[in-house]
Amino acid sequence: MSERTLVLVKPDGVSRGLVGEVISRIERKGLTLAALELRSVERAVAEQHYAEHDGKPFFESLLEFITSGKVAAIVAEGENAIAAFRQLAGGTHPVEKATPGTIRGDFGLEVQYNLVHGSDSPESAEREIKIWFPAL
Ligand code: IDP
Repeated sequence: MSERTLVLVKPDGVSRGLVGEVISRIERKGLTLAALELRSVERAVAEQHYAEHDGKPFFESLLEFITSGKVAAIVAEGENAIAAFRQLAGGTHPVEKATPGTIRGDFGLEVQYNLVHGSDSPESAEREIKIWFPAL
């Protein structure tokens, strides 16, 4: 079933010049781009996006990080897009969980600076796409 997922290249990925790499992997997988924008992140948007983590010990640090520079916000579309991008991204911790060959496994070292975000369910994807691309 064709679906949409919200992908973010986080500020570490943007500052390291990995936007093209991430887009290339999305396209090579067979997903298509439905929306793409390089933008600064207001705190309110970051709080909404990461609302499920409110109260966790890393919440404040995560908000500071995600608002520290530009992000590339992307909507990728295709068969099983949500699971497909999670597979491309790899596990949350770039060393302990992500395997080589994935974006996090190939380029990351630390759990906070794990380069990309991808929606984890159809409900999250719908909620997140509304936050980042209200007009879609
Ligand atoms: P996900 O991005 O793989 O779905 P989540 O558990 O939803 O992982 O966590 C959201 C983001 O919060 C992670 O991508 C990572 O940047 C950050 N994060 C998760 N766990 C930790 C932690 O223990 N310390 C610092 N940052 C964390």
